[in-house]
Amino acid sequence: MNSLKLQSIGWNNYLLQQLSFEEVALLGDKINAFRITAIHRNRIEAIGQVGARDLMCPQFLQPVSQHLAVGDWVLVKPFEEHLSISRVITPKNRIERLQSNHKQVIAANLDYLWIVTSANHDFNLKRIQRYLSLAYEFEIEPVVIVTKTDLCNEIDGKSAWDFIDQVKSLNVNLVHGVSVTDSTSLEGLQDYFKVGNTIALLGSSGVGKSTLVNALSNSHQATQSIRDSDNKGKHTTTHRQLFFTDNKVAIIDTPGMRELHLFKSDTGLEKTFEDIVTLMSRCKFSNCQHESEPGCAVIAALKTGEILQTHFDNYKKLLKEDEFIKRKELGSHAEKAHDRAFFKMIDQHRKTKW
Ligand SMILES: Nc1nc2c(ncn2[C@@H]2O[C@H](COP(=O)(O)OP(=O)(O)OP(=O)(O)O)[C@@H](O)[C@H]2O)c(=O)[nH]1
Ligand SMILES: [Mg+2]
Ligand SMILES: [Zn+2]
Repeated sequence: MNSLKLQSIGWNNYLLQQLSFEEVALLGDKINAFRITAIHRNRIEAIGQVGARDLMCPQFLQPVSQHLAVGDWVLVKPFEEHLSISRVITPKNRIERLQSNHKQVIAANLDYLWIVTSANHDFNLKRIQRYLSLAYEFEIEPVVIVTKTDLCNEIDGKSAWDFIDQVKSLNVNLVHGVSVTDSTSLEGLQDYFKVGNTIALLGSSGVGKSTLVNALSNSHQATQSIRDSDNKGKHTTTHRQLFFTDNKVAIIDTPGMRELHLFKSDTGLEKTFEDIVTLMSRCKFSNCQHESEPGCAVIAALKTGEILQTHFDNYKKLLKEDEFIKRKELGSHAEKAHDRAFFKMIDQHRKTKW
């Protein structure tokens, strides 16, 4: 097996360890490892030692969006003149979200999540906070990329540093200001370009994800101007796709998200709002609601300005949304349980009747 080539598309020991002895023995011969590069309605694109191929997806992996994502590694066997996925190798991590009450896998086997945001009127700190929660939740190192810094001074005289400082106030260390019109601004991103690394870009439509991917890889994806009225994008990219940079780093472009429902973000929220969580543990009463209770450490910190009211409000707001999603999730489970019980009843009824 020419393992060097597989390593250049992200194969590593962690993945190898997921294989059985038999699979390892057959690897590169009767079994092949492929990495998913795009998932279309009727087609799955992947790359392996032999190059790019379309793969067939068996029934047990349907619906695909719930079982498989760009960046996943699969084992593939020949089936007639096609190649069919025989199993998915357990990924090191995956990003998931809730989409109309269903789990949807967005990307897999990531080293970094680049949260892309533009230095214009579309800049929104709360949205960045949500993406950060997502990264912490799935234990992927977040990097915030502030794009279009060349346009900065046009926006109310703000400099790129104003935007970068705002992001840093969310306790993020890895923040970069970039502009595709200034190649030196892209040099700072080389830190993430170690052979075999995988980076996924997430962010709203129009922030410049595809433009950045095009600048960093050999891809020529469509990009489109944003609306003048509110700086929002036109949802140009329609599917997730994995590309490679010249220095063999996998980079995943994604369509701008309309809504970001956190999947199960308790740990993510705790990391973004570590200061508040620590304060809460110091309240006099364990069931403190942090409203008007005596001995409330949060209220005290708000009074002294140790934490900002907006920061605390964000925390409460996100917490509320999260509970809402969980209730919806529970609701759908309850519905399914109800359905199961109902069909069982019908079944028994049939049996007794016939
Ligand atoms: N001035 C300037 N414009 C940029 C820069 N990066 C991207 N743009 C422009 O921003 C617009 C949107 O860029 P896209 O790359 O299509 O945005 P996207 O994030 O991929 O959007 P979706 O695919 O809809 O999610 C295009 O007109 C780009 O030319 C930049 O650094 N400076
Ligand atoms: Mg795009
Ligand atoms: Zn309290």
